[in-house]
Amino acid sequence: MDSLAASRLLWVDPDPPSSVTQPPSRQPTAGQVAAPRERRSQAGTMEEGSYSEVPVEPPLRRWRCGRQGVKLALLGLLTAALWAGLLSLLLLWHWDTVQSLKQLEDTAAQNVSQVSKALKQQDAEFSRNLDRVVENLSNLKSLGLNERRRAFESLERLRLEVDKLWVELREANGSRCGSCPEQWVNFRRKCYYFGQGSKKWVQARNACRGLQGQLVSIHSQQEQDFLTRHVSRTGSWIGLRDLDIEGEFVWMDGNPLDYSNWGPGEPNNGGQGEDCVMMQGSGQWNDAFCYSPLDSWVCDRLATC
Ligand code: MMA
Ligand code: CA
Repeated sequence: MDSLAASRLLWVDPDPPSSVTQPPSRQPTAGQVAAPRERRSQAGTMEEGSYSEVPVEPPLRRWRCGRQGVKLALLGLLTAALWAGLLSLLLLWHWDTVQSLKQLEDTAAQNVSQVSKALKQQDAEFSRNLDRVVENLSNLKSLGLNERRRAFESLERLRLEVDKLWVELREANGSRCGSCPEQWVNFRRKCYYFGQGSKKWVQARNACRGLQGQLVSIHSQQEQDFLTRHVSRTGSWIGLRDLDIEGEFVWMDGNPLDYSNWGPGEPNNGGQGEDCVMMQGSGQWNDAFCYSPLDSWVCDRLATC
């Protein structure tokens, strides 16, 4: 390959500067006469054969190549530095964001714990208040129920009193007041029903009420003797109990305990507590457990005129 061709192959620029197309001045070798510059310029283009001995890397070209390399290296370095800076900035920004997020997280956790603490306290207080309200409500309810029961009992007593007065008035006017419904037995101004069938005290009371009567109240030896003659030998519930205050017995007709016929050692409030009174086969009384079922019960009501 000739030198021009070689130099063209080495030159990478597709559009080399015009000076490059010019063949560099040739150093005349020994025995050769340097051609005058004018002649070469007159010649216009060089003949191929005249460049066969031109050097492969002319110094100017080498220098330019070197400069390009340095430029490229500098550019690379600059780019690398820019990238490094950018990366550093990004890392810095990332670190900053992570720190901020961590702070936010800590603050949120603190807030959540404070709120949950406050909520727990409020919850406990609310529970206590609720308990108090429920207790008050239940007290009020039981107070109301007791009041209602007392009022009902007073009303019953009043009704009985009116009936008794009515009978006395009729008798004073000469009427004979000893009429009783069927299956009821008359004694003086009252009628008695001797109920049969297993019942607890409260069930016996309800049975008497269902018959427009009440569990029997006893106020004299004569009345007791009459009952002793008629009662079941297995024992019967009668209308006496000490439910509200232990030892303070109350008759169903509301009258005081003006007569009694307790058995020996009674009332003894034995076992798990005995607040209801039954008449034994002998006619003697015994306080007994209200939930014990007895086979008999005795009701009374006023006789009519
Ligand atoms: C005994 C006596 C009574 C009591 C009953 C309960 C049988 O009589 O202690 O006072 O009421 O037992 O069953
Ligand atoms: Ca007893």
